[in-house]
Amino acid sequence: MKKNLFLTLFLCLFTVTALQAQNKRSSIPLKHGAHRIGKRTDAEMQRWREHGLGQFIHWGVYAIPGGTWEGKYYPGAAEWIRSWKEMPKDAYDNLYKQFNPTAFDAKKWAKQAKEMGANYMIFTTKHHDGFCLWPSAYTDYTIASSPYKKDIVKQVVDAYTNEGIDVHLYFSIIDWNYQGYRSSPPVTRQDSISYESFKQFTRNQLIELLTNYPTIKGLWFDGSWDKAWMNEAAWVDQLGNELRAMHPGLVIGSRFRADEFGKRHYDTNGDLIDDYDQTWERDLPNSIEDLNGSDWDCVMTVPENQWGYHSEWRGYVKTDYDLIEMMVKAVSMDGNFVINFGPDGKGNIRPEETELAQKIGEWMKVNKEAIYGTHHSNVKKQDWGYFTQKGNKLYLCVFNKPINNRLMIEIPKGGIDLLKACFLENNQEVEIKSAGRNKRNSSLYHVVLPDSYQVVRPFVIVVDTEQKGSDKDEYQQAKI
Ligand code: JFZ
Repeated sequence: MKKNLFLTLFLCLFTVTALQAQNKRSSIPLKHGAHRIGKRTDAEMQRWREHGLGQFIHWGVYAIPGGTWEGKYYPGAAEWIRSWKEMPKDAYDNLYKQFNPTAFDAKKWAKQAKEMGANYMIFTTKHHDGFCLWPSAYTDYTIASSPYKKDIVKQVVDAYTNEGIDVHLYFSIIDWNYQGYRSSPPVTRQDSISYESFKQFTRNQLIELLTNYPTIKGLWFDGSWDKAWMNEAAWVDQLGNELRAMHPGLVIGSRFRADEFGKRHYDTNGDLIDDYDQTWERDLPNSIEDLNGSDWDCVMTVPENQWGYHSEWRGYVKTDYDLIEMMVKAVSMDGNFVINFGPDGKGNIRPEETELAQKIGEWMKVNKEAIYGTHHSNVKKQDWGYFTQKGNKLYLCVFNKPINNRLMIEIPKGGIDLLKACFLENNQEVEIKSAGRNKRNSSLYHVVLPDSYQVVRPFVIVVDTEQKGSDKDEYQQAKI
């Protein structure tokens, strides 16, 4: 009897402890929080995950003033110039009458992006100013009212899709042009009526975009930090479901909706809302632990914080190798890296960006194998750079060549065998030498670079590996 009681007590305690171990997060029942725990497993999301490199394009009527008004320099982000006290709202709202980008050639943009190595692109259909680059049926403030007239979104979607580049559409929830738009929750009855009309307008436009451009792969939302929008958790959630039902496989990031407690990106229970984490904007995590096991993207500007065209970039401008390193760092932690371009008011991509695209493209031609479809490696990071991995291939992406010419690799006991190492750039083999063991009993190896090797750019060494035969099971268990 006593024995049974002990057994029951033990079992109870064991169950509670096991449950606690599983549920580290709180579990408040949420109607509009995450609808899935963990990553999506379908083919569309897998395709997105393997992109590695993307291109962002911010384009709109803000490209006409290009960050200046009547000779004055706007120090903010060029696409925000309408909010500047020096810029009369009326002047901004009439810019579309001059929008006639005669140099715009979507095929040229798409070709350049392809050569850079981008696998997907994100295009601003409508930024905060509300100007639509497609002929929306729900407002007159569109490209159709400009002298240019033609549908720009369609040209971009078709040209990039033809190059084999997946298109995602950027859409701003903030709309400074629509008269019913509010950033704060409605207070008066009139406010409520206005905001209802804005919600319907937003829904109509999103349905319109998915209807007009059925080949797109995702929607990239922005401006959803408005309190009015966050207050509509149920309605926005329903809209998301509707969009997903219309367009199976649609990829939507965490910047679309808040849960019913106003939590964005990660819900009240700490679970990611929608398909990937969009908080890494102009910022990179330092380690995989910062990422909560989520898919994620990092969108990055070339100068400090300019998305739309600014005629005069001031301050530090990132170089090709800066951007390549950020991309590799992102990919080494299972993220996608997206480089922003801001074409000018005529539709030209500025020379600085063209040059960057070419240089990044040259690097990608040689090293893309280390980027596309690769993922985080469990092999411990070293100071010389980043590991990426695909199947049995381990990629050593080197940004800081050690003075001793030896690239350290640490393999835990019973891990993998390193078979052969070669430069990706010319297949030249490099020696792998044992460097003993450390106190954790991990095997240390050096990939020994030839003394004559002159570093002129970041380089990649691919190492063929093999799971250790007899230790395989032990290692698999150790990973759990
Ligand atoms: C937004 C826009 O306001 C901006 O113009 C640009 O389109 C960019 C891609 O998105 O800006 C943000 C949004 C979120 C953060 C910072 C700037 N954030 O979360 O840190």
